[in-house]
Amino acid sequence: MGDKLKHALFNRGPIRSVGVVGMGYVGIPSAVLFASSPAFDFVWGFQRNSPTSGYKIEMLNHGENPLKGEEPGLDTLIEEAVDANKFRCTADFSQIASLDALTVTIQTPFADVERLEPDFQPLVAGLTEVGTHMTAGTLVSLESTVTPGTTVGLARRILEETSGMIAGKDFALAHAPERVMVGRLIRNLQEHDRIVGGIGASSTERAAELYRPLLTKGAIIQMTATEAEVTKTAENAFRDLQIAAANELALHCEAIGVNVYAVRSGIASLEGEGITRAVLFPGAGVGGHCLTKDTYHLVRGAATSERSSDYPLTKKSLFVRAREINDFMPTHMFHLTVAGLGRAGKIVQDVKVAVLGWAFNKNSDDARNPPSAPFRQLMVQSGATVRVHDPYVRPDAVESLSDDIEEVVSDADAMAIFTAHDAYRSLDALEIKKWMGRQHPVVVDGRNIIDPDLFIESGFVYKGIGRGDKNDHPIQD
Ligand code: SAJ
Repeated sequence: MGDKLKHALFNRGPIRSVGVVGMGYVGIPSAVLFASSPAFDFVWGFQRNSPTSGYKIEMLNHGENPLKGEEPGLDTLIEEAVDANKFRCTADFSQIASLDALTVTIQTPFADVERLEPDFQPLVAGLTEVGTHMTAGTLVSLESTVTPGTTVGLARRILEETSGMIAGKDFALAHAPERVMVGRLIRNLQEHDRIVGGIGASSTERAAELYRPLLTKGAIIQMTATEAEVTKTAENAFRDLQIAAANELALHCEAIGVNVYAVRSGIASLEGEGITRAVLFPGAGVGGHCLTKDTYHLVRGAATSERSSDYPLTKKSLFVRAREINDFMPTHMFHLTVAGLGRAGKIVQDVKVAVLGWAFNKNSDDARNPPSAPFRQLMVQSGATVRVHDPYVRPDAVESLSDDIEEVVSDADAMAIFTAHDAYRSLDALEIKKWMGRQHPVVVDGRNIIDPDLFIESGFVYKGIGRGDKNDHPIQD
């Protein structure tokens, strides 16, 4: 297999032209990084002219950045790539025929988590376009986070059926998962080690040739395509698991009546090789588009493999249990808020609740799968009126969202902090109480970012994740 491919790649020569399929938060920075490298002559960015994303084509071709939020270096890279005529965006996928390498950066959300059903339709459409137009000796590198087994299975099958060629013989195929974080896209692409896994040695080496010029600090780590898929999904499943362990510890500390953050510091004092514990931070829940889905890709990979796993999977998976604990935290925030309202003599049907933080991460406008959403739903279903504050998220992200905190907390019975935005670290207890206009307003801290004593001394009923030492404090008048 390798010889025929080696011959096809030798005939094509070094990779000089690249195509990136999917102009999203991964595709755009990687496309302009390829374009900024002297190793490559030209980069096409492929974007379907869909109602929701087609606008990006014209913006990018005018050197404008369609992504929101602060992305250091990206605006300049886009302008320079377009000005140097090294990058253009198009919906004309036939341009693929002229390219030496294609990367596919199309998101793979889960359509149904219960049945472990991912929504691969957008990815299938992208791969079909690639297979239809690509030529012999091309490298296809799948960057999307996928269920382990997808590259050598679904992706290979679609590319072979639509191209009439054989993967590993006529074209190279690899998985090179993205490891970027919003807010640090360029830096992550240049500095993180790059996992590169081909369906065979020649594919792996060809993919290494593609990504090596992008790296300033990171190294290329070579493995098989399926090992690369497991690495990516597992690195996020482990992070989710670590967060869930911290969340479960917080729930125990509340029940026992101690401060989980004191316990966390105590554990962290055990340092040194091999004995350090990685206790992450408990909180109001886990949001975003990585940790909320990658666990299910990993578990599905084992569940759909032809080999059965010795330990029973899905519901009994430790990783799935971790997902359930993390997804319980917004419900726990609801319980803490209802308990706090009870201490203030209120019932949830009649109250106004202010949610502070709609973005899933601090100081970000990224509002994908925010933990505050299930909390808001529970409150609305219970008859409460909910208003939301966030200084970064677009106003149309959810109804009753405002960036004016006085407007949001005014005349509210309770205030629940969901995101650790810096703005919330300096909340003035007396000023907030004046705005809320209650003798004993309720504050529920989901990110441990306010000082409980300042609010308790001001007459608040305080509840906090993991704050078993404070959650039953005497109410002060
Ligand atoms: N969270 C906690 N406790 C923690 C850390 C995070 O509750 O100790 C919550 C956050 O509030 C957020 C969610 O988890 O709601 C996810 O936070 P995150 O920091 O993991 O941010 P993500 O979802 O953007 O994760 C990405 C992942 N990167 C990639 O997929 C390439 C993840 O692997 C990175 O570790 C993470 O960024 C990072 O370190 O920033």
